[in-house]
Amino acid sequence: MTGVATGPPEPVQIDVHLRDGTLASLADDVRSGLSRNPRELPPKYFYDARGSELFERITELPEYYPSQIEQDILDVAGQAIVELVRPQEIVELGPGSARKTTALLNPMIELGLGTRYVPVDVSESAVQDCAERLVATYDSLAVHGVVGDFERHLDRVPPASGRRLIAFLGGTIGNLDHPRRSVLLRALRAQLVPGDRLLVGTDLVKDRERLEAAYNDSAGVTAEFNRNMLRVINAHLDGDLDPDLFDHVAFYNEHARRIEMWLRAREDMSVRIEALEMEVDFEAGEEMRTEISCKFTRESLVREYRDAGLELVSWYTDPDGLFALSLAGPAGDGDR
Ligand code: SAH
Ligand code: AVI
Repeated sequence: MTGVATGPPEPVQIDVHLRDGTLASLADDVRSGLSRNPRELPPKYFYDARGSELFERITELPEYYPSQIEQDILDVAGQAIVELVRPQEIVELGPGSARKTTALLNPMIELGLGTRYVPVDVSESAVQDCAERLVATYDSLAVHGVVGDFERHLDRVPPASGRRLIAFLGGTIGNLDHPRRSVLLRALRAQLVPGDRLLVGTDLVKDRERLEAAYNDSAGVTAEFNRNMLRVINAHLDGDLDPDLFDHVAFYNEHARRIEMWLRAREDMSVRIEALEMEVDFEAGEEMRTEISCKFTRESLVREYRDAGLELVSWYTDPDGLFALSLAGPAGDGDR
């Protein structure tokens, strides 16, 4: 006998594709983002361990309705979605804590359809924590986590073990602008085989007051989340940006149908980002954009799906039409 290990497969496997690449892409993105006018930084850099934790706190704020409403929709429709798709595995893009995903995992496992879950997130702590929690919750679940960027590492998602439901919850797709959404939706379409489905959570167009309140909470958690981008730059690129010298700004751009988050310099300052050998001057009042959060209608999504070779299969929303989950599949694969 050779010493070949036998027995059941490990319940958790995590592939890390970012540690090496992160610094390079953060450096490139910060260098080019700070050289632009207006300055702009990609929102994926909010999410180190602290940023992921701050986002979790955002989901509990009374003003931040998307998380609770999406949870309510999933509580009502999760079982029906799983019965319709009959997935053998769930891949999730940007799961964060994956709390809402149990509304899909429960029926998949209880109906005996499948036992594999593949979370794909830039936050290593998010992937680790959700994997540990989920295997402790479900005896039969195998988690194959991918610490990676869903815009760069979709090819690292392990091959499908059967019919796949790709979940992209929370409205995170809205943090990409239209051209990037289009690239991502096409890449996702290319991964789907007949029978596979994509389940996307999107925040819907609504009155300005409600939208702006969700991004300007009275406890100031969103402001801290916004400033966390500066801490991430300081930590990874040896910068000396002072988060206390930037104000959080968030407003609804009605024309573009999106919330925009900015950081506004409180005073004239000069900052140094050592790893980039870069000196950056800010004038008092100067702003840099840290996030867009696009809002959708059913029509706008149907159009984007169609342009990516996808077709809307079902639409789930709350009674007030605040948030929606849409199930899409390859065009022409509607009545499997
Ligand atoms: N889906 C969860 C979390 C949303 S927060 C919910 O609905 O509550 C957004 C999540 O997406 C974070 O966990 C963040 O780390 C992850 N994320 C953001 N940009 C990403 C990217 N480009 N690639 C992979 N994950 C990303
Ligand atoms: C993750 N994403 C969908 C959130 C949003 O609403 O755009 C991130 C967020 N930014 C501020 N609050 C929450």
